[in-house]
Amino acid sequence: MLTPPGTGAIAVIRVAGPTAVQVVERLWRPRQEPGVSFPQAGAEADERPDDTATPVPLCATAPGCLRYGRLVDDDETIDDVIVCITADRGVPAVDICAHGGARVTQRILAAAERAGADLATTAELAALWPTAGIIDEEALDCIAHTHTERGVRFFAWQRLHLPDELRQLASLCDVDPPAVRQRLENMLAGFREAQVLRNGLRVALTGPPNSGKSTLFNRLVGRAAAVVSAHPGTTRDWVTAEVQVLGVAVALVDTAGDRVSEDTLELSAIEGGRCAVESAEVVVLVLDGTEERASGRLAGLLRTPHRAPTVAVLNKADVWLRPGEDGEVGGAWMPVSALTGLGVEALAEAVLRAAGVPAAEPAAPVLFTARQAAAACGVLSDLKRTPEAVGARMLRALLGEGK
Ligand SMILES: Nc1nc2c(ncn2[C@@H]2O[C@H](COP(=O)(O)OP(=O)(O)OP(=O)(O)O)[C@@H](O)[C@H]2O)c(=O)[nH]1
Ligand SMILES: [Mg+2]
Repeated sequence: MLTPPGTGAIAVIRVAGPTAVQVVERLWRPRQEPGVSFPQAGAEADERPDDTATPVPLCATAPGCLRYGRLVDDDETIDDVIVCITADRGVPAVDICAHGGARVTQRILAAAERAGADLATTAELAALWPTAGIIDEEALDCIAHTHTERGVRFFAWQRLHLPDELRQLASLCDVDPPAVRQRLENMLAGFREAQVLRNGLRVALTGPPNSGKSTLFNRLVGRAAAVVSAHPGTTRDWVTAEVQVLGVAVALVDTAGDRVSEDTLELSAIEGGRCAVESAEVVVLVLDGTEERASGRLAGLLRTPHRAPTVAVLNKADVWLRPGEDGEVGGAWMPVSALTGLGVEALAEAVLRAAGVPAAEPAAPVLFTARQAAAACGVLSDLKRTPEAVGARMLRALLGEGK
């Protein structure tokens, strides 16, 4: 199996080895709809397909061409599948793309065994197709987990370039240790960005009732996901939605307005909101600028400690910000109008900055897993204490090479 077990859109089963095509040929029947035919592999573009021709057998199919058909076991159809003859690193193989259900794949595996295939263990697969190294594996894992296109591009770039960058650095260890140290530190500086691109970011909106948290939440989410009203205390629960903020997947939480209350229902909503704020990685504190701008409370409010870095927002700037004013209030408060979208782009950038993620940066090598970061820290301390032959140790620790 090339895909994980379980339910999915497709499952890919690879039959590999010198007799792979013959084994699959025993199970696969080409499917042709009556009256519909297509040019066969190798046919010239202007050759008219022959409706009456017998379908090309699998063994006569050119490698790389996809064939649609049915997989059968004792003439009973198991599934409609697409098959493709490939040769992965010199090993002939046929990939069967079936529907991704646990029972379907079990039946295909059992039928393949009866047709002459042996089920390979993970170790046998690893021996046939060794991975391109530990960093390659780690990058593929991150590509599978990231939720955004920015993440895919980031990890694909690391997959392609980081191993060579590290090999080059290892060759410099004995020649120019300070340069190696500097470049490793630069690579470590991107670790936080990598973690956020892989795992996403938890951001909570907090603030007093009626300050516009839910309106801001809806603007960032792009739909009316939370109820908004002029009635203070509208939000009675914490509402979460996943949004993309400048290419980063953010789990955004709208919370009940923070206030003193005797009502037990309100109290549990407020408490739930506080927990969401406690577990957030960035907190957005939303105040109503029409009320608070001149209240003299702003500096004090910023001193209220949150566990996570806080971005402070003075909302409803469409009301209080006069045209031509930049809205600077003591430097730390961002003028925003959740209603019109004013300042929301700058807020998005500020949230990422607070999380230690650049808004966007040219591609550069980054140590993107905890294993890589720990190994790099080891190399950095080796460079200080025992600089002899650090290059070889670096290859071992970071790339698993030269064991
Ligand atoms: N003019 C203006 N009004 C806003 C803005 N943002 C929110 N409002 C209004 O302020 C009121 C309260 O908005 P909500 O988003 O419900 O406020 P909240 O902070 O979620 O309130 P609670 O859930 O009660 O804590 C509503 O009448 C909104 O239309 C804004 O940027 N400009
Ligand atoms: Mg609300």
